[in-house]
Amino acid sequence: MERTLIIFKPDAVNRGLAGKMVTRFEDKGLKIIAIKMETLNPYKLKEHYAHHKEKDFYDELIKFMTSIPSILFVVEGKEVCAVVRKMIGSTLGREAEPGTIRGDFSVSNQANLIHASENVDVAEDEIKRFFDKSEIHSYQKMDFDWVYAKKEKGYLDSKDK
Ligand code: FUP
Repeated sequence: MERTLIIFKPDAVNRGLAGKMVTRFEDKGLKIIAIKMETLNPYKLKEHYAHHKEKDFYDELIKFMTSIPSILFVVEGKEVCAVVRKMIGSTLGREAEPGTIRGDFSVSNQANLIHASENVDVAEDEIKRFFDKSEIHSYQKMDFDWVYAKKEKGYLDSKDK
C-alpha cells in the first residue's frame, strides 16, 4: 500500500491545530504508521526544499520551519499521496478551497500549516529523509476490511492488513 510523508508545520503546532488536523486523516480512513515531534534539522530541510533554493522566500522558509517543533507522520492508504494532497488544498491558504485543511485554517503562503509528499517517488525519498526504518510500524488496523473493498486491498499482505 502507498505511503506519504505529512508534516504539521510550526504554525500548526503553535496554533494548537494538530488534533483537528490529524482527526481529518483518521476520519478519512487512512492509517498512521509513524508519528513524532521534532524540531527539523536545517540540513535535512534544505535538502527537502532544495527545489526552492533560488526563490526569494527560501531563507525565511528555512527559518520558519526550524523555529519550533513540527509533527511528522507517515501515513498509508490506497493512492494516499493524491488523497492527502487533495485534503490539504493548494499552497496559498487564501486561495485554498474551503473544506481543505489550508482552506479552512490558513490565510498565508508560508504559514500554510502542512506539508504532504507530491507523489509516490517523492514520498519514498522524503520518508527516508525524516524517518528511520525502526520508527515505522507495521500493525493490523481493525477497520481495514471496512474502509476498502476486497479488490482495492489487492495484494492482501497479512502483515500490512
Ligand atoms: P506545497 O507543495 O503546496 O507545499 O507547495 P510548494 O512546494 O510550492 O512550496 C513549499 C513551501 O514553500 C510552502 F508550503 C510554503 C513555502 N512558500 C512560501 O513561503 N512562499 C511562497 O510564496 C510560496 C511557498
